[in-house]
Amino acid sequence: MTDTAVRAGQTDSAHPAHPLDPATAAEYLAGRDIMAAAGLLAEPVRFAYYGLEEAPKDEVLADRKAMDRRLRAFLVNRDTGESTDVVVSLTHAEVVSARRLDPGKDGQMPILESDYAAVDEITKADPQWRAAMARRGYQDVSQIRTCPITAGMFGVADDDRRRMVRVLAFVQAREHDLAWAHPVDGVAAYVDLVEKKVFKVTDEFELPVPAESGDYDDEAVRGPHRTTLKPIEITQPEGPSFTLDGHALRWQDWSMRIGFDAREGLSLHQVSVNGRPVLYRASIPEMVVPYGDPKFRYWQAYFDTGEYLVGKFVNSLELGCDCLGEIAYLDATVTDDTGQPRTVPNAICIHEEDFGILWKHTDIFNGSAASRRQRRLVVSYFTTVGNYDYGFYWYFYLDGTIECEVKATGVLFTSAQQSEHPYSTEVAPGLAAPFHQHLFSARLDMTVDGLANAVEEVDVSGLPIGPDNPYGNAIAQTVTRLTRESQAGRRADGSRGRTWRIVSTERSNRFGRPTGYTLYPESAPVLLADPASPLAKRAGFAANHLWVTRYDPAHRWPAGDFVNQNPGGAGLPAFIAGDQDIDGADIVVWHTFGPTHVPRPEDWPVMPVARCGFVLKPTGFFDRNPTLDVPPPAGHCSGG
Ligand SMILES: [Cu+2]
Repeated sequence: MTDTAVRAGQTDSAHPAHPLDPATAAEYLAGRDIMAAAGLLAEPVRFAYYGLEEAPKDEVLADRKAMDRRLRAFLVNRDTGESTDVVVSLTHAEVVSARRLDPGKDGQMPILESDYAAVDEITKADPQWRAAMARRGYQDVSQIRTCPITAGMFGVADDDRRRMVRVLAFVQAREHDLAWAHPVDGVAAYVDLVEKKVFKVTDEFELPVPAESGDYDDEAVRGPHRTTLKPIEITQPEGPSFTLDGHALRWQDWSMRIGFDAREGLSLHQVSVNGRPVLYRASIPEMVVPYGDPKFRYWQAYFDTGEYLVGKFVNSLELGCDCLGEIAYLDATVTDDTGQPRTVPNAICIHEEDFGILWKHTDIFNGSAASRRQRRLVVSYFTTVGNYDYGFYWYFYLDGTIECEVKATGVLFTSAQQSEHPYSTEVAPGLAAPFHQHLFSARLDMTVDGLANAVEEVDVSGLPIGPDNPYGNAIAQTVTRLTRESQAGRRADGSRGRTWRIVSTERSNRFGRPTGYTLYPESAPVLLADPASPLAKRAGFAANHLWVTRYDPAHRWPAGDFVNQNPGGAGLPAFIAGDQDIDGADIVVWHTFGPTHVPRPEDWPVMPVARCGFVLKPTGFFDRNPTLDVPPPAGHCSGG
């Protein structure tokens, strides 16, 4: 295959072309110098997060000149745990703010990259943990892989006062063995990251370590490769139909800007169709993966975005393997623990895809037989967080539809199979995969035909037989306007086909109705943990499928700014405390989605992609089907 990759120019210039462009390597270094000069980076202070502090929306929309360019850093001292939330101005070369965290109230900074190696060393040096391993037959701990898991907050004073992780163990006996196939169950080390010691070992039961290999690269496990797949090649002899200018992307009627952040990954900005705004900003700024095993690992629940930072682990994509066809890539720049920039080549993949039939009709009266092909523009990236891999895909269609799809793949988190254990599936002999959820939060800063928007909940139901409905066939819509933040915490209801319509309160279509976009949810379960559980307090956003808030630039993170060991209540439940009016205002729609995963044997040893997501469809945004002008495919199709 020929290399058709198109490189975007100026991905890392010192002076970004637009205020929403991601921070560049030169900017990270300049910000670091400002912090160092202010005495904020004394050894051993590390960066738990470092990213762009976006310019305020009103300034960007007003296209104000001389906007202040700012970066935000989460600093943590590895020896004292002292944590500081810093904002610097690159424009004025100064520290704008430096707030010391109170971890008991605010929570802890995210996990550092250097924590992984440190935790492995600390755990393996602990006599009590070594004894627990030895009792299970592992005198030589060099075969053990340690997995640090964020601690949560469970009201145990001795845990909660520390910056800590809990550690599970897996065996990797050979160099290419898949460790996840061999969990050492029943034992966990609790590691204090500041004191750099194991302060507790829980050792509750012993089960045999599952033996069957999960090494799917090994021919003995997978069998010989099949030889029956003929090549599929995707070519666009005249090149793609989109243009990428720096981070500005245009395709058909769509225009948008592409952003990337070490915490939330990909973000889309100023998404417009036909020059009409739809979204000021869209991203997936949180996800939580709570496990449903109530035994000694009851604390297992990762906030991959807020605690580990999904953007930091962005994959470098390969043409012909990860992306097929005429691809344009954007690089992503993230930083390491010391604030040094690292550029990940080919991090964001942009291409267009044929997507089957757009519309088709054979008319029985006038003889017309017409068929049109649907296409979509795809903007995506992939990240690896521990055992799982996630692909975040945004699709833009010719008919004005926007779709978000998350692809979950990788390796299941495993335990040893217990008899009489209703909380997991056996996926290999003696090997279990606990039930769990992947709950994502989408932040959709809606601007449907402008800033003044409102949200309506739309249910569809059949009406009972009555004087106006004598044969009981009536179908009616129930439209409920969500007027206040307190009223807009809503759940999906598949039995009513529930959707949420975001409408302009200023612009109407040719029927005199407000222009709008409708959010179609998947209606999968929200958080299944008991509402009184410690997790439910920390994952408040996951209690509802929908939240609507009045725009506030400080409301960025659905589970709060500092998610790791946060005591709870932060994020969306706090954002709506003021119960603001959301009818005809500048609003943000937040949508919780994602699968409740009951693993199947077919998910082992590596999981075929499981998809989830949501769709935003124009609803009276256009006056009719906006794709009548799409021509038939060249040459051989009728109806032109
Ligand atoms: Cu899963």
